[in-house]
Amino acid sequence: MNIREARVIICSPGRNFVTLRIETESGLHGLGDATVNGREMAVVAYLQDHVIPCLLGRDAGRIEDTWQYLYRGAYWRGGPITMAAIAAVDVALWDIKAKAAGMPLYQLLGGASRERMLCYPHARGVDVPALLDHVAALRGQGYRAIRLQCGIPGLDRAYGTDASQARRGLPAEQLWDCEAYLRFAPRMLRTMREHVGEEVDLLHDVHHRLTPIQAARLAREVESLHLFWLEDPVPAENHEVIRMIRQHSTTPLAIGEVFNSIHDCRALIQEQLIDYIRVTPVHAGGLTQVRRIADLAALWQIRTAFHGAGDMSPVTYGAALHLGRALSNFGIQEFAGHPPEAREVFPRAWAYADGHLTSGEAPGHGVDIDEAAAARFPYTRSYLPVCRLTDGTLWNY
Ligand code: KDG
Ligand code: MG
Repeated sequence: MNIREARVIICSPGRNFVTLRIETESGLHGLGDATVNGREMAVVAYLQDHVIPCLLGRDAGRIEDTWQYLYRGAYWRGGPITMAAIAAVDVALWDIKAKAAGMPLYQLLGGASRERMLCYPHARGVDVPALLDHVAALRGQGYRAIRLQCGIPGLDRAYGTDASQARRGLPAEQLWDCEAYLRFAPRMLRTMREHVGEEVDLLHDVHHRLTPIQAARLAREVESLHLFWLEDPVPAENHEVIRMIRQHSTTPLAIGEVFNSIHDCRALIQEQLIDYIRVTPVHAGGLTQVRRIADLAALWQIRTAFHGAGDMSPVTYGAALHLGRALSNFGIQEFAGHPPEAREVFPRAWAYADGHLTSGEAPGHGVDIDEAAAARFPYTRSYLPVCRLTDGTLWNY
């Protein structure tokens, strides 16, 4: 089952996606997502110039060996570009192996631990009444876990209140004020809890915006609201700061969507500094590494919460849902949704119903690409916004 062809398909059905398509000599094909939001073409070059030449003629069944070949063999390890490229190869090869076996991928990953995966959508509002309306609409669609992001008085645009964060042209700039946020966020979250009651799981993403002591203050102030989690309260490169937040609060923490390596996760898991690990197959080296991270996390009863913002393509959702179905320590799957055009480009077996996602039973990960449809949506350079404090200092987006 040697690899005959590997191609990168770049398209923009509502937002940019980079997809690797690998085909074997026997005519089976598999897909992997390689999208790094705002830096897409760097992964395309990495794949086309450096990875694909090494794939041609290789045995598609040797997934572990190929992973090690691309990871160790490059000498330069890690980082989002390298690991997204490796992830795309890895997920495409798992897709092929499962198709060759005639099985849905979760069967190869150990079989089902559950039939459906709890998921959470994004509720957004420019202010509290708008957010309450969105929450009510999502409750009407059956969601029982909901992420809450709200506009902040005095700031014209807050993280997560706009459906599309990606911007065509040059990066948009947003203003940020930690104290304005800290005055407002606990009140906003309390209002939400009072409206929905205790039965609905509420999540909130701070998106790396606070300093350690501010994050500790917030986590402590919202403790009695019993959030499902507080996500990314601070940038997490320095694990020491999470230790400090943890000492002050029992609010569950979810971290890791920007991590690429099991080593990025290790201290947070082994010291039990988090409750949910947010890595996702596309940005953390594919199923081969994310499975290991999840297994490590299981030893400390930390559960998975694979990143599922709109820039994770339907292919990554397919991979994540099959892994989530198999893992014993699956926690929750983020489900931000995709533009309608993406549905046309990526036919898929996974589906939403009643607050949960299902993987489907199609062989492989169950997601394909309609290349004719993809060609109708050409790539356009776009960026995530950048963020500045009110005095102009560049801050964390
Ligand atoms: O590309 C960046 C987005 O994926 C990120 O801003 C979304 O933080 C995010 C989340 O939790 O969905
Ligand atoms: Mg996040």
